[in-house]
Amino acid sequence: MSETSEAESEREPDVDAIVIGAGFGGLYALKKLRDDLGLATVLFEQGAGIGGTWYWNCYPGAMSDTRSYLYCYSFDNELLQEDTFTRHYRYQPEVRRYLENFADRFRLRPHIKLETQVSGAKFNEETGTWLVETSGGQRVTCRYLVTALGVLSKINFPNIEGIDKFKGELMHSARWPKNATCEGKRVGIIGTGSTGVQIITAIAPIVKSLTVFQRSAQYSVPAGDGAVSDDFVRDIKEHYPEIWAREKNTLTAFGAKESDIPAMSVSAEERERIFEEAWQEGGGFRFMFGTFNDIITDEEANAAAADFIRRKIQQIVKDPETAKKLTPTDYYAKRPLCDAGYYEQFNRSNVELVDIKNNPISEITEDGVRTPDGAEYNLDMLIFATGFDASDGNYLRMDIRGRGGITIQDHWREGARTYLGTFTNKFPNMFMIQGPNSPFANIPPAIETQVELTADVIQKAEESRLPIVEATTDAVESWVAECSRLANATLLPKAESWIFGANIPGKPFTLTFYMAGLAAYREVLAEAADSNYSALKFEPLPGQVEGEELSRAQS
Ligand code: FAD
Ligand code: NA7
Repeated sequence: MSETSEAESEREPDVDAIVIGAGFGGLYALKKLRDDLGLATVLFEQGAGIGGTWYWNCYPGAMSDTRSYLYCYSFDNELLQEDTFTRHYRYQPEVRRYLENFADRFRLRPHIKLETQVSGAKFNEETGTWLVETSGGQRVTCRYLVTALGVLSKINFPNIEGIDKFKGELMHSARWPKNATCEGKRVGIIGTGSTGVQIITAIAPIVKSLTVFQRSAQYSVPAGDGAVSDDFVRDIKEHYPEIWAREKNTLTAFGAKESDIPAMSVSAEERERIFEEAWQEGGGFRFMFGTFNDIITDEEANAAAADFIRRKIQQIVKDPETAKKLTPTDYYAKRPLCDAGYYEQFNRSNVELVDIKNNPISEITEDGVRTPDGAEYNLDMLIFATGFDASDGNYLRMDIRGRGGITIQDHWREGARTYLGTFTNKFPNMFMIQGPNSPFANIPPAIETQVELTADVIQKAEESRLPIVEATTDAVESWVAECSRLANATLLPKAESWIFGANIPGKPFTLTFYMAGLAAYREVLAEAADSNYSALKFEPLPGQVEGEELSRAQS
């Protein structure tokens, strides 16, 4: 790879493809483009290590909520056989190790440039290439730009008054400092989403005191974690091909048998039995999608599920006032949470719950947190488990420019818009992995599907010698309309969550996901491939002579 100086006016790019991001998406994209298409590919990652989400989120208790056997790549049976897991869920160190091993096994590291933040990328219409610029001043051109920037990657770090004054340790969960320890300290935590729930459950037993600043109460069900037996692992490995074939044919690919009965089609006693069974078995997606088929679409069904969880909270939490504060009253319609004993932590004498919905934090002081009711909470450590600017967050902080120099910020002014979560008009040869409007499902198989789509489209572009690919405006508009129709047929938009950008002040309502699930998405892709990707325009390079062999970069 050579660095471009004046050379961006030349037609030959420095490399064939640039991938951004070293998580599940970027690593597989690198492997696929290099090995299957023979493209000279380089991957830029701003972090100092491989793993994406699992490099950054090393807070106590960080774990997947997809079952271990499905939180991995599926495309290589040898890899599936070599991989091992010890519990029903993978904890952060295990997933990070898995992805590091993946990079080693497929000799990806020589193509990965760590600690390299991409600041911008500009499409040159005269050469049909992208010029990618890094914060360190590198400029590299490529034909194909694959952005695997992460759906939950740009952190949301609210700027609360006085935040710089705090003299103790202050951190965001997704930027957890190496060697930080909570043991024996007076810890405060802001945020009770999936991350907050995991941290609270993990640290409550070891801290001196834990003050939980809760804006919204959460519905959470037991995860059902535990050690797996050798027999269990052996059985999974024997049946992996069938398991993956089945899972990719489901809505969420989370391993729960999805229900096909409406909640109100059974008696109240039977409903209770089914909810209880799911509660005992564990898993957030299992509870939401495996009990009844209309929990997120039917008001009555949703209310029944919510009521069941509310009653559980009342039973678990001993202090009635705390139980009341912990009990949500809104729809059960966020990404479903699961935990390893979250509500139980509030029975500990060292754990205090502070409701900041009606009494929001007024100030962070040198010593801790102050609320308008005059209360002061003295802390040694303050943790922000305040989530992410999801989906398009990492795109909007970069200077990405498509045709005519249009910026991604202008292009997505009314909200992010893509075709299939991977393409957007005016940005030719930019392929997003888990871009906005991607399927709402277990993410590794969704990522694989999109990487395979990307590789298929690039292969078609190369073979047809029409190497400029762009989604038509119509394709984007109709995909967004379809995503909107699907989302509005559910209750999900009624809950304020990151799924629609509601957690970021001032962010427009963002259609982050395609809600028909993975199986339907894969069908749409199969139809698109059958139609020779008729919703995409394939064009020659400017000035390209018909039938001319396309030049390849030297790796
Ligand atoms: P990421 O893993 O987020 O990787 C993106 C990478 O791009 C990052 O390393 C980032 O540093 C890099 N990057 C971004 N911008 C730039 C730039 N400008 N320049 C250079 N590098 C850049 N999903 C599930 O399906 N099941 C789960 O159980 C699950 N558990 C989760 C638990 C946690 C705590 C979190 C935060 C997320 C979880 N997710 C889960 C979602 C998870 O993000 C995905 O499963 C998956 O890891 C995403 O992979 P990715 O490659 O798309 O993105
Ligand atoms: P989430 O689910 O977005 O949760 C963030 C939490 O932080 C949530 O309780 C928020 O309250 C709270 N929050 C956010 N901003 C503020 C401010 N300004 N003040 C007080 N409280 C705030 O992020 P997670 O990291 O927990 O989980 C994200 C996904 O990662 C999750 O679904 C898994 O897939 C992994 P709110 O609910 O908005 O009132």
